[in-house]
Amino acid sequence: MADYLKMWKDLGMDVEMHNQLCEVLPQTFGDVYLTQKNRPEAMDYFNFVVAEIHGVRPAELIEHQKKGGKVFGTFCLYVPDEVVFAAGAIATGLCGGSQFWVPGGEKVLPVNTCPLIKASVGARLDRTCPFFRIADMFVGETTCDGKKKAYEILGEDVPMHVMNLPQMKRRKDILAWAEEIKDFIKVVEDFTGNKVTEESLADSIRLINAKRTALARLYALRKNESIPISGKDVLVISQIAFYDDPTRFTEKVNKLCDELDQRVKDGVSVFPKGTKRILLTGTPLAIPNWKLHHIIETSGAAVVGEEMCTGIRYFEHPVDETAATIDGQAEALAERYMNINCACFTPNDKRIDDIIRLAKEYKVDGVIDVNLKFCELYDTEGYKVERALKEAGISILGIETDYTDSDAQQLSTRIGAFVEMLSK
Ligand code: BJ8
Repeated sequence: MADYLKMWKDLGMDVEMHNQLCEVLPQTFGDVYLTQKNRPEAMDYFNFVVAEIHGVRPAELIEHQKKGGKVFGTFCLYVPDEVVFAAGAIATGLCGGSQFWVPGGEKVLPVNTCPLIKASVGARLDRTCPFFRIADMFVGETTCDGKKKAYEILGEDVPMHVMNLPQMKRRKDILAWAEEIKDFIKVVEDFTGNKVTEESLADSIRLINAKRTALARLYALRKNESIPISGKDVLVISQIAFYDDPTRFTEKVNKLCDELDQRVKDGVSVFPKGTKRILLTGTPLAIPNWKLHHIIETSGAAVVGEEMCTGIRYFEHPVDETAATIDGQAEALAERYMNINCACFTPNDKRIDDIIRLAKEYKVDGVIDVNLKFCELYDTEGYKVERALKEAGISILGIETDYTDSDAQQLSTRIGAFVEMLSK
């Protein structure tokens, strides 16, 4: 990584502690990613983004701030980035995916909180993530209880706006979410001093839709019998989607897809013929959580899809671009975002329908349902997921894990046995 020491110091980061993270990340990325054979050339850009993860993009955000722009940090797929960009601001994801940040979170949170929340809080309190230092405002949402209470802590030294997400999906809930989006527009306008107009919102809806379309194109390529890209590579791209510049990201994903189109035409696969195809479902895998994909893809199987927020939930269902008023656009956004099937909703049967649909679309041999330890929502929903998949004749393995490597061996054994069972 280039020398960003001054920038990190200026951000008030704990540079000594942060150095420890900078030392281990390249090694992990090298072991997991750079050991893969026959990677697409266009992955070079995404390798670069990871190599410079705490450098290049933070520097861009700081430049934006120097010109008077604001940066909003978000933690959930339901927060509409479109509103932020429509006010000339930048949205960036903040969810933590490393065990490195977990102990910092445990200083203030119960140990039996999910690692994603603990890592996010630890990254902020330990001052070891530039994105947390840069964000001018955090935007939370009322999804799970752990997040709601963590926002009260995170909001103690940074302005925090929490969006009130309904927990059901009746018509009145969708309309309530549209109202909440309109309130968010007001908050963003007041904070940035910029008006969100019908035109600027229409532009940002197109901007984010273009990103979704590029990701949909990438994922569709994984449906081919010859799989042109590894699941690991697609995972890191899905993670980068949360914080990269959207225009550049879209362009780079489309460039990669051009290369993959050619691979499909030439019948080039990164996996041997007959490799078992796996769909992952469950809790999100925030960067740099690559553990499971690595284990699966070194156990003789390929991950061809993720029914996750770091996956298909992120890009399916583009926003209707035809609305011409702020009210209409807010409703179009609400309709789109309420198509995300998070386990914080009840009932949430559409997620189960989705898993079965995606298992067929991606022609998978089996599904692995992943739960981040202490996430009660996805854990509880796992019962219905498993039952429905068994009824549909789809093999499923449920696993629970955290950000440590302590269970890696055990997971390898279980996943290896599952893949072997799929081969019989
Ligand atoms: S839309 S999945 S990003 S809430 S894993 S913190 S639910 S205890 S991350 Fe999520 Fe939005 Fe839903 Fe997606 Fe809580 Fe569970 Fe932890 Fe979670």
